[in-house]
Amino acid sequence: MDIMKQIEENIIAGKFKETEGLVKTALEQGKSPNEIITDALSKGIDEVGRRFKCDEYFLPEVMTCARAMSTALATLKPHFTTEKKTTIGTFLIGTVEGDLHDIGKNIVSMMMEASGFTVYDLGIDVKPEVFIREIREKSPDLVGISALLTMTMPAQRDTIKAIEAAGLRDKVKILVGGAPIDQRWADEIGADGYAEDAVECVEKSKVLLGLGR
Ligand code: B1M
Repeated sequence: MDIMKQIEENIIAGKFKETEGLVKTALEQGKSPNEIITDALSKGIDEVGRRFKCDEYFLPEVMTCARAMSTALATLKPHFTTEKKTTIGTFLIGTVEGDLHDIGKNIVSMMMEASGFTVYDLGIDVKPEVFIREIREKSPDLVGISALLTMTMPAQRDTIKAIEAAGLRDKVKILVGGAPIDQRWADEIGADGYAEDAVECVEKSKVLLGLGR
């Protein structure tokens, strides 16, 4: 079986102990980290989501698959690191309060870092007041707010409102993302933009900072 298919199947099976070896083999065969994410890992975790939705998988299975996914990303991380010493901008990112999903956010962080941004990752379940404290401390150019649940989408709005109330809204550009998010929602809650995936996040961040595409 082709290595990319093997990685996809490995994520679906949640065999996290074998993940690192498979990802290393793919890298040795000349696959880029980007290809491994798009053509193997994302396909695998999407299938996990589908099985969860139709009750073929339950939470314990999804957690094991997520662990395999996180292992794969940790293996890829050093291969993403940029050689650039100068930063083209600073990016603060977190998953909103009440939301524990971080796989997509971590991909966004890696891709932004690889593209020359300095990234401050606040993790998951980030309260609006923590975003505010960190904006004051780190003075980022951009803030990324991730939400994966329809239930936690309103927390993106609450976070933006809190940033406004703290008098910081004009100091940062705000991008929102996550599977249930779209441009319409971004407009409705007053974000500066929506990024469908990590590549678009890099592109839109550059545009917002006047750095072109
Ligand atoms: Co959860 N979960 N989950 N889950 N989970 C989803 C999201 C769900 C769609 C599954 C389903 O029903 N098919 C569903 C949400 C339904 C909804 O609200 N519409 C769901 C549910 C219901 C739940 C629980 C409520 C289940 C329960 O407890 N009964 C629970 C909630 C916990 C909580 O957060 N409070 C829960 C828990 C979990 C796990 C902990 C087991 C695990 C997460 C582990 C982890 O993240 N470390 C998990 C997982 C793995 C998933 C699925 C299967 C995969 C998510 C993922 O990693 N996708 C997911 C189904 C699915 O999405 N297919 C599901 C891969 C990732 C690369 O994509 O995160 O979309 P994504 O990120 C993309 C873009 O969205 C974008 O770029 C990324 C890279 O391309 N992006 C951004 C993301 N953030 C961005 C920020 C930006 C820009 C772009 O800032 C500028």
